[in-house]
Amino acid sequence: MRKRYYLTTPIYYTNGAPHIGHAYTSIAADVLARFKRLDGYDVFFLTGTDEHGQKVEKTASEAGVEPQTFVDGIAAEFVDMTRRMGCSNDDFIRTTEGRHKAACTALWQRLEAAGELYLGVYEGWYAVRDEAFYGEGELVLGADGVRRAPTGAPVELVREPSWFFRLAAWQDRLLAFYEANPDFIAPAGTRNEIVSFVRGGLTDLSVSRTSFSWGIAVPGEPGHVMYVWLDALTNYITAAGFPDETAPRWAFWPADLHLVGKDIARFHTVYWPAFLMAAGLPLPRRVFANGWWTVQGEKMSKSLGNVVDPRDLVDAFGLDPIRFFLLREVPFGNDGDFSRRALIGRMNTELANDLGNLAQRSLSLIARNCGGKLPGRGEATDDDAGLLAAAEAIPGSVRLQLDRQAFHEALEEVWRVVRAANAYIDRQAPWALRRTDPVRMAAVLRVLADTLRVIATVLQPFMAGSMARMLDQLGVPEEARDLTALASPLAEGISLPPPVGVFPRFVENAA
Ligand code: ME8
Repeated sequence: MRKRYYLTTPIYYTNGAPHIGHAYTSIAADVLARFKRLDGYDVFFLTGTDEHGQKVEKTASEAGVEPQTFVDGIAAEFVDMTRRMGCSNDDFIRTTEGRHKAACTALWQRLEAAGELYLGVYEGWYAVRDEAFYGEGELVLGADGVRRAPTGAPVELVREPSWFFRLAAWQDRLLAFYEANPDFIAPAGTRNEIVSFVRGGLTDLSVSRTSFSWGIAVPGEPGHVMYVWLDALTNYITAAGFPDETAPRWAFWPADLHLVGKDIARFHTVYWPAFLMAAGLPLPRRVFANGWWTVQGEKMSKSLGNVVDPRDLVDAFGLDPIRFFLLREVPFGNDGDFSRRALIGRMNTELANDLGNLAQRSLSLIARNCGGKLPGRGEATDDDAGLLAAAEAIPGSVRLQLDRQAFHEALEEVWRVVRAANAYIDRQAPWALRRTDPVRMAAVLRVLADTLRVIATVLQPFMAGSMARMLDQLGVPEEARDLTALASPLAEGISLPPPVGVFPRFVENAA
């Protein structure tokens, strides 16, 4: 049976258009999904939209539109963003769908039957922007003398009837779970924060609201809608078929990986496992919290007018350079800063100069000097063997790095070999061998073609379109582009199509 892998992005709030932060988490997840498929896994990759709650209701009402109409419009934008970022998601869940309401209702009933819920009154602080409850002690005093959430979000005092989830009772079992599963929360900084938050003590969590109605109705409790985070987190099991545990997709649960932004780590590593344990369901294997992007040093905000729409970037620079840049520029888990300059820098050095030139030089020498046919392997010199061994090690080291979501390290493993191959071609100077030793020239070009084949195969998850073109030019058949296919050498003498540059230099238009 094939190994299974289930991974998710957060589901994005439908209160505004997608921006580069959303694209970032989605692209990261897509790279992992594609790599796992290449590595022989049966993958289920889920993304979607989080459409209920006070924030969305408020935004819709400010726009003077019915919430459902409003979210239909924004969800369509997220579907479009997902497609244009090249995501290969297997499903796109919307929390306003019937299947999701059914799953939330079933989960609620399980929690209630287990005695995990009780009716009370919530009195305390709520930040609509974060859709989060805050304790008095968590609030911070702004320079303006106004109390805010630790995230800077405005808070309001709420008093309303509410159902509660017995979160406090799960504190020790959560701590024991973290202890027994040291890889559950990553990176380490987030793990430490969460562990100390839980050690600090948990209070029962309000899981229904009565002051607005845009949510999933609490079964048997008119006037209550489910707290948007209980609703939202449930999406991960809805899409796996819950509550039908005989659904084929249920075999994917528990998820192998939830990718989330660092802002929402707490919901995924405290509330979510507690809900699941309380409902008697298996827990996800890992939650990785990625960092935040700023734009030229500033937080993205509508009021600053610096929100970067990833679709505009793709139109201007192409999809693959954007995907590459976002994952190459910043260690996953750290915050990053987006600037056109940094993007163009990476495009021109690492893509155009390092990889693009390597491919173009090697392939055009084959086209010119080997009649456009792939040369056979010669007797390997130490230099040849060294480069080939480095290339053959790439899939294993990339697998290792991607299993810890270290995208930039995975790319560095590849670029180490790209640079080694450039040094090799300069040392071997196949252009000079043409006259002196054509047999050796052919052997050198074959070493380069084999090295490029590994590089292009492994980079497919990052840059599918460009790497497909590179593999076409290397004569790699479409059915021989996964990791296992690398074990079978390409046949000598196959005709290669004329080489065309894959990564042109980007020249900023002066006009
Ligand atoms: O929190 N930099 O949705 P959301 C990097 N609906 N990543 C960013 C980012 C930035 N500047 N801004 C957003 C929610 N993100 C909930 C999630 S999940 C059950 C419910 C990414 O629309 C990051 O992954 O506010 C963040 O966690 C995600 O978008 C959530 O966006």
